[in-house]
Amino acid sequence: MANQRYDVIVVGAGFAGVYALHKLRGLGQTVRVFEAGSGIGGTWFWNRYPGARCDIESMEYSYQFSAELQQDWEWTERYATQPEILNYINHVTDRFDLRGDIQLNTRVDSAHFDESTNRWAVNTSDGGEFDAKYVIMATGCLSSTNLPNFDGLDSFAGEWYHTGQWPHEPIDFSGKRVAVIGTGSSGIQCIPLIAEHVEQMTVFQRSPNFSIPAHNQPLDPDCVRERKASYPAFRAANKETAFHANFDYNEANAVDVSAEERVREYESRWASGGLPFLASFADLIFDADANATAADFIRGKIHELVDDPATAALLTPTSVVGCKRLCVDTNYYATFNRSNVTLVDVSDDPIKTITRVGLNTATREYAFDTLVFATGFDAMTGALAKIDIQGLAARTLQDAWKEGPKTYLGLAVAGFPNLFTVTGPGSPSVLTNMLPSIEHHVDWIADCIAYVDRKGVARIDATPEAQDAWVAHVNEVGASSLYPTCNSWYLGANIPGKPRVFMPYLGFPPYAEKCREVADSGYDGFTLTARG
Ligand code: NA7
Repeated sequence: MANQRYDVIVVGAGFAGVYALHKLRGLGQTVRVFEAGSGIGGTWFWNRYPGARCDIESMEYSYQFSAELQQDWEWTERYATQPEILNYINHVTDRFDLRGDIQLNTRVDSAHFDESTNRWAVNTSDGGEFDAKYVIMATGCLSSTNLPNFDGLDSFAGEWYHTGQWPHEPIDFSGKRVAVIGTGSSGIQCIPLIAEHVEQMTVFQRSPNFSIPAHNQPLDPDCVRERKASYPAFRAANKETAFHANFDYNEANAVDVSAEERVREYESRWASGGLPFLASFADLIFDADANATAADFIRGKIHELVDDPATAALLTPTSVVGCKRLCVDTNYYATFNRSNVTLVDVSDDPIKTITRVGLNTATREYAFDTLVFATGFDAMTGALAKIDIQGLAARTLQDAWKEGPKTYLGLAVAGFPNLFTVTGPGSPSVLTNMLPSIEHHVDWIADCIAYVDRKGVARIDATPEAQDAWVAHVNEVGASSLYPTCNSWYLGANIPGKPRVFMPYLGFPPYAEKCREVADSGYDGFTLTARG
């Protein structure tokens, strides 16, 4: 097959890829998007498990690039379900006539930079050969699933599922003995709903997580009208906040106020629900003493919600609140009051093997009809590592990142010219509302491409010095917080052998400022090479 040439190849048709196509097409670029799935939507295409729902409110977890779209689309609930989000991204794709440039069922296997032409050669799983001046990796932060390497999975006689690769057809759990392995956000969302249908559920917990009630509800039409009337101002205000989200930030420090005031604040946050609990106090994620007050509050709630004190004790984390991503639930803790649900702590007695009839820990044997793995993702770098990406001197990205991911602004990697990552490691990404962060990145990349083309530049590459300085800064800011103190996926600690590096950059406003400065300076920290 002859090479097909494009200006830009985009890898992934989730929220980032879809917007990148729209934006770059608007600049007159020819764009091709490749998507491994049989539909668009990325994370929201794959994560179809019962209860899958966004933990950012729907009227924020949505695009803002089109005022008309923002006004026209009607979200129905405070937190949108996976099917509603998938409908939304499909609507956007059709509304902006994007589908024709998205090639589904096509995995990008390799992308190699050709130094003689300053173009990327891209090969796809269907034997396609393409080349493009630019490649945009819109591969998602939570798209490469983590299935622990248990021996014996092939021998299991029943059905098994991973939450991140859930089947499209409904699963009948009635009369089944079901094991759920994992108690992160995915486990915490699906356990209460699956439990309603099963004969018996056993939840295998390696570490308990803190979870805040969602208090999900239908959206009030008056509130929707009000929000839509001031959408631009609302969005602009969110951009000035650490998490790029409307969390109603309290500027007081927990350690500076009385115990009564702290409890009042936490009670009010618990009653309104969701991730804004993290914004209860300004020092919550920076000061261990402050954090302990929040942790104690939630621990008390767990003991109120769970009838059996021994089960409540097992569900109670000893760790730092927010260090692992805070979960947002509907009836999670109360589910353990059901007579058909049992909690098994595998922190000291790990799952060793999957057997034909169930699974074995080091000391016990269990029988099940169905296994549900809610065991998470190789976050932020996993999807990129699966692609054979080769930059200057044929150096692979895997080699460049063997000690941990290194990027300039989470947008570019030194030695990989004309390649951009959307919400890559080193950008605020997963510590923010992903949708506006995606739009911020795509807009920055589009401006950069327009500048490079306008100036007759053939190659733009981050300098190793600028990258090293950025990586050091990301680490320094991360180290000033409590985030690096637990074994989270933010650190890659959930994947055996993955270098332990705090990957996201903490704090959206200084990040956006830095990105603006770099662009305004004519791309300081990049080497721009003119056409030869
Ligand atoms: P997470 O948050 O990484 O949770 C995965 C869970 O699976 C977590 O409880 C893990 O325990 C558990 N796990 C992983 N491997 C094992 C083994 N081998 N044995 C037992 N338990 C295991 O992934 P999610 O999909 O829930 O959520 C990811 C993000 O998606 C979430 O943060 C939101 O941003 C949306 P551990 O805590 O590592 O001890």
